[in-house]
Amino acid sequence: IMKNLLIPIIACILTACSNEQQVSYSVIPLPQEISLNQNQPFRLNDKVVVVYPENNSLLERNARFLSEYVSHSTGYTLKLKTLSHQEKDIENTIILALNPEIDNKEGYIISVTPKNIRIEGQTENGVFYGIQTLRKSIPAITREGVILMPAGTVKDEPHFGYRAMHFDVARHFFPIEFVKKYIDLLALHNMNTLHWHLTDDQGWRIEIKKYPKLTEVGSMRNRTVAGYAGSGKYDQTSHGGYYTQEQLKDIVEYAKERYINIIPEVDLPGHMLAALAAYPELGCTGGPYEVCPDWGVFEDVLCVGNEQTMLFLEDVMTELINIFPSQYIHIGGDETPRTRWEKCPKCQARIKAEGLKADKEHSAEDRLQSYCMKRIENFLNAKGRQIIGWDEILEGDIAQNATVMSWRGSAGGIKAAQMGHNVIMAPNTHCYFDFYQTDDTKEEPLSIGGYLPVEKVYSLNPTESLTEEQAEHILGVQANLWTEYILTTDQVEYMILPRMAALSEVQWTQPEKKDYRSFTTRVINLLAMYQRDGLNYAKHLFDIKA
Ligand code: TNX
Repeated sequence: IMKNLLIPIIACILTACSNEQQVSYSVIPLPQEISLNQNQPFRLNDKVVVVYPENNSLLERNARFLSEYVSHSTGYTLKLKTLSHQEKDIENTIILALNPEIDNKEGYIISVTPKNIRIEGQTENGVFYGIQTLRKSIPAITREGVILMPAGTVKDEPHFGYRAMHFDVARHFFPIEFVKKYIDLLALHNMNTLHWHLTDDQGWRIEIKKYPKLTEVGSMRNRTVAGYAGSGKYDQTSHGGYYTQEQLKDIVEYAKERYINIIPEVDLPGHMLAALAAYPELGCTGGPYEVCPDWGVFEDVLCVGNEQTMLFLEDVMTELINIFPSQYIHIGGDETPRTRWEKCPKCQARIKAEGLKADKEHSAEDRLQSYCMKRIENFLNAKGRQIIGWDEILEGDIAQNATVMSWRGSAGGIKAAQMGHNVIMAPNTHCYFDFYQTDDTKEEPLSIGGYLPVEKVYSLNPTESLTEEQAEHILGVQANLWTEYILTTDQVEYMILPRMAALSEVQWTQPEKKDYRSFTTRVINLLAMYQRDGLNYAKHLFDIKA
């Protein structure tokens, strides 16, 4: 690392003397193609104007983002201006424009000449990613001085179309302002999806108008034993919170402005203790139940034999899709013990009535789980939505149009791809950001276990062992942030940064262009941006590596 740092440091000293700073387009995630030429660089200073076509409000918004980002690192306030059709190539500008010849919907081209910079995308989304690259190429803090943007072009497009981070706000609740910050981080790392885990045994976080007790009762847990009693860090305290529908709609809009889609998850029919505490009649035993004070997998799940429970789920879905326009709705399906169903007369009656039969591999109760998932799938399909489920949905008869989220390693995802299902890879071998970042667990904040250093995240190549045909079913990759052991926003930042930077290259950069050594030098400016923005990233990691 020291050797790698020396050259940029010398370059910095030299340019600092002349008050000019040369930037590099080799940001994170690494663009597909950078070609520089011998022309003079473009000089970025406070006279530069950002221009966008008339009548394009999305590019106008992009222009505003660009101006804000640049002012954040340089202190310059770049003015905005519309560009009429006659005007072209005006000097001292950064021009945002659409270019239908760019293949990929999220692709972009940045062309830098001594006169101006053009950022073009097939869509406004692409232009937005061009803006991210430009912003990340500028040193994190460059007050006073001219920034020299080398002449040439950057041509770029993402490797995967689905690039997400997951965020569990059920185990611990996080305020809306922080969710916005989380979304800003996704944008900085060229991600386009937030998988938002909104319900679990330990808390229900979505206001549902038809079932007010879900939040009145289900959003609060009155004690937290949390399995680490005695550590002194986590006392038995109450914890809770939820989002109103209005707040959720506001977040959807906030994310959309940054080209991020929010996929909400209501995890069913397991992980439902918070809902059961609110409406005990939805369970097989009738309760009483408690919003769960501990972590793990619990036997009390929804009673799928009870028609009222199924109607409850459909009602919840109706309100959910009214809040979230996402094409995909995540309906969970993981970690659902069958013990209650085995003894429940209603569940057994449903098994009989539906003719659900056991075979060598699957019990009748496995089929009951599939029945539940398929029924919700049909309900959502009829409303024009698609479901995503955790890889457990492969056990039994998988819902026919389901996209599978592979979390127990990559095997489930590979199997699903072979069966012709679409897949999102989130293997716990490489993508569980709730795991420890170093092997010195005494020094690290208490985590759920596991060891996932940055380099391991970086090494993931989710289509490696697949045929071309199977690989086409891999929509993309995400990392999960489960928050059993993550209580504060500082801790969230610590767990995701800089692992998110490594993930962003898995998602965006062509696998053959990935190189961890180069990543460790390129990441320096991104770390400086985290530092500048007061983010609590895991600072010691790169020193340890050196
Ligand atoms: C497994 S991943 C779970 C979560 C836990 C996580 C902890 C998945 C579908 N289920 O409920 O929070 O492990 O790492």
